[in-house]
Amino acid sequence: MFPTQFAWGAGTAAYQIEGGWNKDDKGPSIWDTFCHKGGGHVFEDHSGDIACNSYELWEEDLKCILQLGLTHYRFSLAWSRLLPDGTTNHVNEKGVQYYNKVINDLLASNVLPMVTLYHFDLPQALQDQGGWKTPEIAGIFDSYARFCYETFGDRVKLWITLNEPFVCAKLGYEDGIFAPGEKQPGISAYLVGHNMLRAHARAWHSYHTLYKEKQGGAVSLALNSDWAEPLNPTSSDDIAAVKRYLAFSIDWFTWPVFVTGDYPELMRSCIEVRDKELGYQGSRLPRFSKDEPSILGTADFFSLNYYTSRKVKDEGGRPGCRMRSDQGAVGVVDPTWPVCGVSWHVVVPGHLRRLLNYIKDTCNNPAIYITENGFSQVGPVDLDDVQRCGYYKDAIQEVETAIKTDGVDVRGYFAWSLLDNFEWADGFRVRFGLFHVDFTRPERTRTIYRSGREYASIISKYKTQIKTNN
Ligand code: PNW
Repeated sequence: MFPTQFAWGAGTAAYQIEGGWNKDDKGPSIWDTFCHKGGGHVFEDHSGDIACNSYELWEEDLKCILQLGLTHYRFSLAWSRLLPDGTTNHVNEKGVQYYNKVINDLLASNVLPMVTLYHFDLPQALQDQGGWKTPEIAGIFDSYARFCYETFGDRVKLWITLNEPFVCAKLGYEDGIFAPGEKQPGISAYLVGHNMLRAHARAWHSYHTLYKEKQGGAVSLALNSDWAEPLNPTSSDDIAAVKRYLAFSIDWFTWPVFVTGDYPELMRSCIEVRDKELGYQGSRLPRFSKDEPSILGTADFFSLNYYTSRKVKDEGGRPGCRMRSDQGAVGVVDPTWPVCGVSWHVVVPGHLRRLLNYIKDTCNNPAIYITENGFSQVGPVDLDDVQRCGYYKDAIQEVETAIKTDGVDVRGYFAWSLLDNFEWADGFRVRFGLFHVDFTRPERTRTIYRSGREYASIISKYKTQIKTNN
């Protein structure tokens, strides 16, 4: 049994579904640039130029949402569709109209919107000025956030400022495999993570001082993390390595927002040890300024994206200054864990429950929305996706146990994703949808997978229970 008012949702992100990359007055984003430069950064040089064409086919998406019976739909706003150069100097009214229609249609169908302001697609014009590496980005993001609250906040009550700062920082600036594709290991990721936290905090404070009273909504940021266990459970070195691994992934962002207002001591001390060895002046991990609005307490709920797990082994004393050697730990895939789709994605549904408990214990028992969780497929399309069905069934079971047995305060579950879509560096090769999308046809036909039908039946069972209990 799930609590009353439990949110049953599915999610998407603008660049992954919308297409219309230069339609009307939209400005380019860093993902437009990254895809257009070619060179195999993205699988077979795919791009989100058209994607699911949701910019023109929103009503098809709405049909999918209604067919699932969702209570909530999570989607993101393309910053450069609303503000082509990233600033409020120029507003693209066509972009405002598009999102107004999406929001109004959802509400008219009794589906509540959860809106992400930033899901990886920085306006290129801001990237050209240094993007997330510059301190000024926090104020610019704050203006964009205020513009969105002002424009849509009369109807949107659940806001996510930033999606997965960890992924933006690590994949965008440490590994260089996501836009903007910069590879400055051991340095930029910390700076980008820092400015993203500052930007998020500014936007949260703005909501609370200017809009909260009138609009009554809630604001958070979406954090993702692998679950981690020691490779050798009897090795104290591996057990300590797990602590460092988590410190450098989830705690990196939860400590500032939910726990202490600053980075985990463990993370700072690891980095500072390497700083000294490598002869850096000062720390590569920035410090929060006392003159800026506080970071601590800037989340009205916990938004968790969970996909996968790692076995962690101690790896002290590696040369270089990369994040990996800073933490002296590496996560590997346990060969007994089933891989779904791509190699990074192994599925262990029981670990979702463990991660939920970790958050409950370390972050002071927050209200949690699972804002992403899903199962990827590659290769020939199989509408009868029994493995994904099993995955969702198990994962949702784990969530229920976490609520009932462990007392974790879970308020909602959002499957990733409503549709097959542009899976970033993996292009259209990797499919996460509850609906299949035929990318070979101009109509981008949506067809429900078996997992979509089963998810719909889980939701409808829940709705009947609620009705009969009242
Ligand atoms: C999330 N990794 O990103 C994103 O929020 C979604 O847009 C995306 O489609 C989904 O997960 C599935 O990948 C991630 O390599 C991207 O560990 C990559 C990783 C994790 C999350």
